[in-house]
Amino acid sequence: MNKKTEAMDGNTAAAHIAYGLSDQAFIYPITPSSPMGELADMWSAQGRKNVFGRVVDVTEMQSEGGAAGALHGSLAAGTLSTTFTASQGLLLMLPNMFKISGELLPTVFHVASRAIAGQALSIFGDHSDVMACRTTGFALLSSGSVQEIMDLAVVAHISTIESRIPFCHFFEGFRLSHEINTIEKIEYKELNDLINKDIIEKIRTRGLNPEHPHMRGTSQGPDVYFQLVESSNKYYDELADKVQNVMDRVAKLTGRQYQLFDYVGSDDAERIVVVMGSGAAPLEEIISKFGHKEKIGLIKCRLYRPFSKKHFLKALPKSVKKICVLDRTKESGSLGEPLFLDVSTAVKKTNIDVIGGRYGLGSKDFTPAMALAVFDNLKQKEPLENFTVGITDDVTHKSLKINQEIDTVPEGTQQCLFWGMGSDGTVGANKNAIKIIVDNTSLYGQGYFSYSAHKSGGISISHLRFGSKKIHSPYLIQNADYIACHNKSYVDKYDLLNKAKFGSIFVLNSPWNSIDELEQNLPSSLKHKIAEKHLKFFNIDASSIADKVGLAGRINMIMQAVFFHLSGVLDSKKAIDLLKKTIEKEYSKKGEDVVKKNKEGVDESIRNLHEIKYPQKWIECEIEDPKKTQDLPIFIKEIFNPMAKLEGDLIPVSKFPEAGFIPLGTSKYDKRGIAEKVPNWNPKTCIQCNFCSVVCPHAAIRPFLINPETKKPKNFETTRTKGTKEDLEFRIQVSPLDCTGCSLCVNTCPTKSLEMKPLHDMKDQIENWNFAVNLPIRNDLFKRESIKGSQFHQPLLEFSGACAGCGETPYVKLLTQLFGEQMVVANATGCSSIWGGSYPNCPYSTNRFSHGPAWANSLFEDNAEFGLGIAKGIQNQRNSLLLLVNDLLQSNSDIGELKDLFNDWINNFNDLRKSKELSEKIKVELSEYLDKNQNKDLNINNLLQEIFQKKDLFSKRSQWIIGGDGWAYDIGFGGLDHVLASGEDVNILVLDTEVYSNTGGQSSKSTPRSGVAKFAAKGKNTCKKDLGLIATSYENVYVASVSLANMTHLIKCLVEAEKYKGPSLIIAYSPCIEHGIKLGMGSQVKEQQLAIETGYWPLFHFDPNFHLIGKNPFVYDSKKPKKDLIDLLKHETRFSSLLKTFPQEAIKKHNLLKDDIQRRHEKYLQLSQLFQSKLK
Ligand SMILES: Cc1ncc(C[n+]2csc(CCOP(=O)(O)OP(=O)(O)O)c2C)c(N)n1
Ligand code: SF4
Ligand code: SF4
Repeated sequence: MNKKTEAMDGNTAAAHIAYGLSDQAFIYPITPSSPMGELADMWSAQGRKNVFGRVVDVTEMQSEGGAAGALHGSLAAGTLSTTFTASQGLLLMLPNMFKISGELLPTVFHVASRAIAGQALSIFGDHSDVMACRTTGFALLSSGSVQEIMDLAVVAHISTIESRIPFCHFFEGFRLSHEINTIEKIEYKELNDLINKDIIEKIRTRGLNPEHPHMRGTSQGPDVYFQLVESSNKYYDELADKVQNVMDRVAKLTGRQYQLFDYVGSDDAERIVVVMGSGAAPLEEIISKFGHKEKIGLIKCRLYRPFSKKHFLKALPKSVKKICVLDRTKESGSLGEPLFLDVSTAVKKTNIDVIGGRYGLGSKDFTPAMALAVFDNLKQKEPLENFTVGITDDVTHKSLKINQEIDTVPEGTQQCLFWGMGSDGTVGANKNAIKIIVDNTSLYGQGYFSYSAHKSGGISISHLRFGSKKIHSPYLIQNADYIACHNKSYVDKYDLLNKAKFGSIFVLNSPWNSIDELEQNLPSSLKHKIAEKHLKFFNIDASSIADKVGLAGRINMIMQAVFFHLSGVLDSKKAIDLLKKTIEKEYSKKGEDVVKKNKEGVDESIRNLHEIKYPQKWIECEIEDPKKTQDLPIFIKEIFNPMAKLEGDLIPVSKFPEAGFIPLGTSKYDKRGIAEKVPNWNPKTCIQCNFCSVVCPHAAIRPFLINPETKKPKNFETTRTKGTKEDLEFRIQVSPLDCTGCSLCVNTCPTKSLEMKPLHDMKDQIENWNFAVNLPIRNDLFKRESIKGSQFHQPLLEFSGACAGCGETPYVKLLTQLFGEQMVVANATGCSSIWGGSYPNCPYSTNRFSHGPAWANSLFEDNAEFGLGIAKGIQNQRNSLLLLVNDLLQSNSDIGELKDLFNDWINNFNDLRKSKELSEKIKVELSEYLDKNQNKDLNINNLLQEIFQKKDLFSKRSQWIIGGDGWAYDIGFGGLDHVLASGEDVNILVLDTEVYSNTGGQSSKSTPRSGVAKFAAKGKNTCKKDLGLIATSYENVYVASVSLANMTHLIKCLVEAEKYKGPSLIIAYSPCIEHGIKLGMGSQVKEQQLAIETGYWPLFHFDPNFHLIGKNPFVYDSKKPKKDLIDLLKHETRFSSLLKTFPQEAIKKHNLLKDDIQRRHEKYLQLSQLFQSKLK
C-alpha cells in the first residue's frame, strides 16, 4: 500500500467529502444516515475548514421536509449545500427534489439507503427509498463499498457543480454506512485540482440577488409548461459523459478507476448479472472462484439515473446471451423491478434474454451461496423469473434454492465473531481492535456489527475480518476462525458455533474454568459442536478478573486482550503492547488509576486464560430435543421462538400472519434474564404504597392480593393487607427473568423494603411470579384512579425492550392500568414505537377477557393526524350503532330488559367507565335475548342481529396519541397543532426526553438551552420551546405538565385529561440514558424530583372546564424552586460535559438557562394571576 490508509465507516467517508465540498448543510436525523449529520455538526463546532477554507454552516431543521426546503433556498441563493438522509426522510424531500432539479441547482444528497416503512418499519438497507426518487430528475449514483463511498462522493460533488444536475449519492444503510473498512482517505488539499473556481463563481452569481435580480418558480399554463420541461434535456444528455470524465479525473488522483457501468468477468461471458451497490461483491467473489470454467460476468451499475444506454451497451461483452438483473427493492404489481426494466429497455434490439430477481430487502444478507444460486438459475433452460433469493417463499414459490455456504473471502483472511450484549462495550472494543491493527500493521480490516432490537440487554454480534488483501465481502461471516462469547447465558440461547470453522478457536467468558463445571453447565449441543469441529476451546472468568482489578462488570478490555493473545492476527506480545499503549491514550483523561486497572486487567487476562482439554466423547453428546412447545401459541412456536434464537432467516413466508400483524402479549415469552441483580422484598417494613410498581419501567414488580386460604409456594411470604377490612394478604412480587436490574424500584421505595440481590440467589422467585400472575385478580378494593389502587390493575404494557430505567415506559404502563382495556393508541415513530412494537415482541398485552390496547404506528411525522383519523373512524362507527339502537327503541318493540339497558347506554354513550360496564351487560342480555326470541318479529330481529354484530362498539374508546418530543415539538408539530385546534376528544401524551432518543440523542426544540446533544455539540443555543403554553392559547385544550416524581399529580392529570371532552395534551418528563444521569438510570425518579425542586421541570395543569365552575383554569402546581439549578447541571453529563468541551460557552449558556427557567416561572405565576383576575 503506498497511500495512507485509515479504518472508517461509510458514513464517515461520505461526510468527510460532503463537508469538504460544501458551504452549508441542512440536516435532520434518520437512521442510518444520522452519523453523517452528527459528524458535520461536530466538525463545524470544532472549527474544521472545508476545501474552500471555510467552516461549514450546519443547520438542523424540524424535518426532512424542512431540510429540503431550506436547502432549496440556500441553493437558490447560489450556495454549495448538502444534506444527508434515508428512507422516509428522503420521501419527505421529494417535492423539493423536483423543484431543485427543475431549477438546475447543483447539490448532493448523501443517502444511506434504507427500506421504506410499509407493513413494518425497517431501519435496514436496501434501495427502496432511492428507487422512489427516480422520477425527480436527480442523478442517482451508487457506491458499493466504503472506499467507493469516499471516491464516488467526490465524483458526485464535482459532477453536480459541473453539470448543474443535482445528485443523490447512495450506499446501503448499515451494510455500508456502518461497516468499518480500511480505505485510502482523500485529503482536502488533493481535491483542489478537481475544482473549477470559475464554475463555482457562476453558481454563486446565478443565485437570487437584488443587484442582478431574476424570478424563478413561476406558474405556467398549458401553452409553455411542456416546452420548459423539455428545455433541460441537454443537461441530462450530456451528463453521463461528464460523470465519466469526472471519474477519469478522480482516477488520476486516486489510482482507482470507475466506469458508469463496470464489467467484471470473462471476456467471453455468456451469462451475466447486473446489480447495483454492495451486492456486487459476493457475485464478484463467485466469478473469481468459478469464472475461469464458467462463462460468467457481472455489470456493476454506478450511475443509475440518467441511465446511459450507450455506456451500458459498451460495457456489455458481445458474447452475452442471458442477463439476470438483481434489484434490491420491490415494486409490487409492476412487470419487474426498476433496474430490470431499464436493462430490458437497453437491450431491446438484441437477442439477449433478460430476467429479474430481488435480493437483500431490509439488509437481508446476500452471501456467495446466494450469488451462486443466481448464476445457476441463469444457467437453466427456463430460469425462474421475477425470483427472490435469500428467503424461502413457500407461498408463491418464487425463491431460489440455496446450497451450502462457500468460502470466497481472500485466502489468509482471519474471520472473527464476537457475541456480546448490546451495551457491554464489546462493539466499542472491537472497533478499537480494528483501529489498532490497521494503524499499526499493513493488514486490511473490516468490521460489521449486528444488534437485536432491544434497547437494553439485547445481543450484539461483531463480525471482524483481517487480512493482507483488500476485504470487500459485505456479508456476515460464514466461516469463523475465532469465536468469542462474552456472555455465559448465550450458551443455552443461541447456536454460537454454527459458523465455526473446523479447528478454529472458541473463547467463552464464564465462571466455569474446570472441565467438570463445563460438563455440567454447557448444553450438550454445544459440547457436541466443540468436539465435532475439533475446536480449540478456552474459558476465562472475565467477570471475576474485572472485579478483582476494580473494573467491576467491564470485561471488554479483558476479552480484547484474550483476542489479541490467541487470534494470531498480530504477534501476541506486540499486540498486547499496542493494546496497553491504546489504554494509555484512551483512558489517561480519566486518570492514572483507570489506566492502571485496565493494564492490570490485560495482564490478568492472559494469566487466567484456561485452555480446556475436553474429552473427544463430547462428540457423542445428543443434540438435545427442542424444549416442549406444544402448549405455546402458534405465533410463539413458529415465529417468536425461532427469532429469539436468531433463526428468523429460516422462517418460510407461509408462517407469517399477513400485513405485519402480531398478537398482543408476546414479550412475556421472552424471559431474557438479563439482570445481574434483582430486587428482593422485605414484607416486614413494606408500607404497601406500591410506588415500586408504579416506577418499574418493565412491569417486572407488582403487588398482589391473596386470599389467606390459598395454597402458596414455599417461599411466597405475605403480609396482612393494609387499608381494607377484607381479610387479604399482600405481596410484592418480582419477575426475575423480566427485571432489567435497573434498581429504580429499590431507590424509590420510601422504607427501603427492597434490596438488590444476585439473580442466581433469586431463582425461586420465578415460580413465585408464575404463581402470582395466575392468582384471581382483586382490583376492586382500592380506587383505580389512585397510586395504590392503579397498581392492582394488570399493566397491559409489560416487559418491553426499553433501556433499563427508561423514563418513558412508566407513563404508558400507568395509562394501561387506568384505561388499558379500552385504549386505542396511535404511536409516533420513536423509542416508544421501538420498545413498544419491535417484531415479534409485543409488550402490550390483554387482560383475562382478552381486551387490551389496540396499537398502531403510522409514521414519525403524521401521528397526531393518524390518531385523529382513528378516533373519528371509531366515532363514526359508534354513531352508526347509536342510530341502530335509536331505531330499535323508537320501534317500541318489546325487548324486555334490553330497553332500559339501551337507554342507559345512550345516556352514557361518551362515559368511558359506564359505557364499558353497560357494554358487558348488553352483550350478555342481547345474546340471551337473541337465543330465546328468534324470528318473532323479523325486522326487529334483524335489527337486533345487526346491533349484536356491532357489540364491540358499545364501550367508548380511550383514544391516545403517543410520541416523543421530536415528534410533538418538531416534525409532527403542524399536525399536533391542527389536532389540538380540532376540538376532537383525543388525548395526546408527549414523552418528553428532550432529545431524539431513538436515533441516538439529537437535539429537538425541547432540548434546553446549553444541553449538549447530537446536532448541538456546542450545547443548544436557544431556549426550550414551551409546548404546554402554546397549547393553552387555544383555551379549549386540557394541558398538563407532569412528572413521575409527583405521582398524585400525574394520576390526577391523566384521569382529567381522559375525561375531558375535547383535546388534551399531557407533557411527561421522561429521563433517558441520553441525559447521562451520573448516578445511573436507577435514580431517574430522584433526578425528576430534583428537576421539580430546582424549577427545571414545571408542574401545571390547565383545565378549560374550570372556567365553567368559576375556578382558575391555569393551576401552577410547582412550588417556588428550593434548590439551585447547579445541583441538577452537575448531575447530568448533557450539561456538565460542556464545561470540559467548550468551557466558556458552558458558563454563558448555563446562566442563560437559569434565566430561561426563572422567566418561565414568572410567566406561569403571572398567567395564573391573569386567569384569576378574569374570574373576578
Ligand atoms: C420522516 C422521518 N424522519 C426521521 C425519522 C427517524 N426517526 C425515527 S424516531 C426519531 C426520533 C424520535 O424522537 P422523539 O420523537 O423525541 O421520540 P423518542 O425517541 O425520544 O421517544 C427519528 C428522528 C423517521 N422515522 N421518519
Ligand atoms: S430493578 Fe428495575 S426492572 Fe427490576 S423490578 Fe426494579 S424497577 Fe423493575
Ligand atoms: S427513551 Fe431513552 S431510556 Fe428510554 S428506551 Fe429510549 S433511549 Fe432508552
